[in-house]
Amino acid sequence: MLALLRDMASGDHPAQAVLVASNDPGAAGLARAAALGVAVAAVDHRPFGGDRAAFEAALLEPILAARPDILCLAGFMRVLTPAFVDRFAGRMLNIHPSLLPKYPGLHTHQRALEAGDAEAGCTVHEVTPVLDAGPILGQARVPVLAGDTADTLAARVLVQEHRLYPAVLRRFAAGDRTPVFL
Ligand code: NHR
Repeated sequence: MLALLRDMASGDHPAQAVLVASNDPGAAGLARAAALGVAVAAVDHRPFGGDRAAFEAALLEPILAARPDILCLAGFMRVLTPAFVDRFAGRMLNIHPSLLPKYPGLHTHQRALEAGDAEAGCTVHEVTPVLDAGPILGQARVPVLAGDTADTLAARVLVQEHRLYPAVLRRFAAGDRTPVFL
C-alpha cells in the first residue's frame, strides 16, 4: 500500500490516492498513509460478526464519499461479496502472494514449499466474485532457496510485491491492461 502511495506521489503518475481504508483500526498503514497526507478510514469488521453485507455497507460509505475510479486491495483479508465486487467491476485490483492460478486463498508460501516448487512469486489480478481468480494483470517471480521457511520466502516475495503492484497500477490507471511480467 505504501509502495503505491509513494509511486503516486512521485509526480508523473496517472492516478492519485484519494483514500486508504482498512478493516483494522489499528493497522499501521493508516497512520503512515495519514502522515503522507492521504485521507484514511477504518471500519472494524468484528462488530458485524458474520454479516459481511452489513460490514461492506459500512465500508462503502467512506469509499463512495471519496469517489475512487480504481480500488486496490493490499493485504485486505476479508472475502468480498459479489454485490460489493460487482459494484466496482473491472476497477478493483488485488495483489496475491503466489503465482496464480497456483495457490489461491491462504498460506500460499507454505503450500509452495510443501509442493517442492523451485519458484514462487506474486500476482496482481482483477478482483471478481471468485476468490483470486480474476484476469491476471502482472506477475513477478522469485527463486525458492534451500532452507527457505514460509517466512523467508514471504520476505523475498514481498520485495517483488512492492515493485510489481506500482508497475501494474501505473499501466492500469493509464487504461492499459496488458499484463506486466517482472
Ligand atoms: N474478494 C473477492 N470477491 N475476490 C477476490 O479475489 C478477493 C476478495 C477479497 C480479498 C485477497 C485474497 C488474497 O490475495 C482478496 C481477494 C482473504 C481470504 C480469506 O479467506 C482469501 C483470499 C484473500 C483474502 N479471508 C477470510 C475470510 O473469512 C479471513 C482470513 C483471515 O482473517 O485470516 O474473509 O490473499
